[in-house]
Amino acid sequence: MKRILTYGTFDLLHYGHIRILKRAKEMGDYLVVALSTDEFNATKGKKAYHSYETRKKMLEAIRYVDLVIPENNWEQKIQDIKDYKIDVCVMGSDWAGSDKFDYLKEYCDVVFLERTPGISTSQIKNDLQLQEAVDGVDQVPRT
Ligand code: C2G
Repeated sequence: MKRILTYGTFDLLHYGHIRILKRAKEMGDYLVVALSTDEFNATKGKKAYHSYETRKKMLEAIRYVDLVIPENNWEQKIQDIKDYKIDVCVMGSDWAGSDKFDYLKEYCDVVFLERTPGISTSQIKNDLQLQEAVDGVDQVPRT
């Protein structure tokens, strides 16, 4: 059985997330997702809209995902690869060349898949804020 591992926050789940999970699963038989905890995100200066528990439940509902484990820090990856007998670690191309993943090549295959263009959690947040600003103007009572 070929086992795949990927990492991420997966907040405001979108099509780019679904595509990477689908392509990751297609590379093997069993997909483990290490999901950034709220505490780990805080150390990265990131704050997810959905809590860890909610993001975990949403990932578990996706047919490509077999197991969700917590990502608590940057240093756990070698241990994850050993504990879950991982053959391939898969990330989006924004992580290609990063020292956060390249050293894992000694322990398993490391593959970077093309990021889905035109969508991201930050983009969704920005677009909704813009929309809210426009709607806000429209809702000003006319005199
Ligand atoms: N992704 C993608 N296409 C997009 C957006 C995201 O392929 N349009 C991929 C990212 O490249 C990543 C995964 O979806 O592989 C999850 O993205 P994020 O939730 O943004 O995760 P990130 O903050 O990059 O966390 O240890 C590493 C981190 O936990 C990675």
